[in-house]
Amino acid sequence: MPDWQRAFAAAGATVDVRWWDDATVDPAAVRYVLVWDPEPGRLAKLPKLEVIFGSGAGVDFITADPDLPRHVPLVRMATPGAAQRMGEFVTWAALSLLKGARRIGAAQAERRWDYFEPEWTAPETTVGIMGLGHMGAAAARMLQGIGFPVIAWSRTPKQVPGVRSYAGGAERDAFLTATRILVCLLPATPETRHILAKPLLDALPDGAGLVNVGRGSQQKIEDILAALDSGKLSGAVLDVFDQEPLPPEHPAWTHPKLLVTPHLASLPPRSERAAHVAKLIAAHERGEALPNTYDHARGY
Ligand code: NDP
Ligand code: OXD
Repeated sequence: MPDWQRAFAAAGATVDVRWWDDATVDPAAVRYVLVWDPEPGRLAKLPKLEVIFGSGAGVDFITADPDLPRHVPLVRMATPGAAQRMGEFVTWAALSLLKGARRIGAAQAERRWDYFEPEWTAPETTVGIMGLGHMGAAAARMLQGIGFPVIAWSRTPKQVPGVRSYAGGAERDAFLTATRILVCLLPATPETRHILAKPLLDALPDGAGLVNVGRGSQQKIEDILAALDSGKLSGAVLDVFDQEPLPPEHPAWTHPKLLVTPHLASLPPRSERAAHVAKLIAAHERGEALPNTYDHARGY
């Protein structure tokens, strides 16, 4: 809490910042909340709530609350720094797959001189991004910067310089066939649940790579492990899991073709998130519209 309070004060916010569980706070005095996964039912008990700020870009842990006050705007954390961090992570993941980082790390841990020649270069490796939103567009730019051809698949067609856009179910398989490294940057919705499963993986070229930085609910981990075993996938980087933290006994930890990262692809510091929220509160109080609000009908 002191970190958050300092960060809001440094951002010039005039709000009184209190901890979620502070028993001295009158629920009727709370106008704004900044939350990641609030206990179901708690938000509904704040009668004067004006805005819910999600502390992440994905707000699925907030919308999972059956009592979520749907009339209160819910704002996603779409800061430029978050997109920058995500772009860096996705570019690192794509390069890690290209250069065999998992294999190199395993050999080093055993002091083993495992000489091999990575086969592909970036210009020969098309990266296909599923979800060309705030995060996906930043990742596309950075990947292009080091020579990866980039294509993308989204719900509606997009115009991003140099990125071939595929949209909707009808164009999904054409997108997958043209993809050598698949990056999932979709929001968690009923439509995207278990999208990263055998039927989709089968549509990729043999030996494709996979990066999931969306949500664990989007992957069927047993299908991904089977595809890595069969060689359908040559490697994967998974940052998100159904159960987080990933339990120590989970087979994903030790798979030789899988890099596991602990849901850290894009984690803007508290100072950046507080400054962003402070700016939006000031805008809201001037009567301006809030950006990046969650659309209940669309589900993201
Ligand atoms: P946006 O809402 O800006 O973009 C979402 C994109 O997904 C849009 O292009 C949208 O298409 C597309 N999309 C949504 N549903 C479908 C569908 N059914 N079929 C095809 N495309 C679809 O989100 P962000 O880029 O800000 O974030 C994306 C997700 O990344 C978050 O929801 C979160 O789950 C994850 N994330 C993970 C982080 C991590 O650390 N691992 C950090 C930050 C985010 P259209 O534009 O046509 O509507
Ligand atoms: C996010 C995340 O959604 O960190 O921002 O997963």
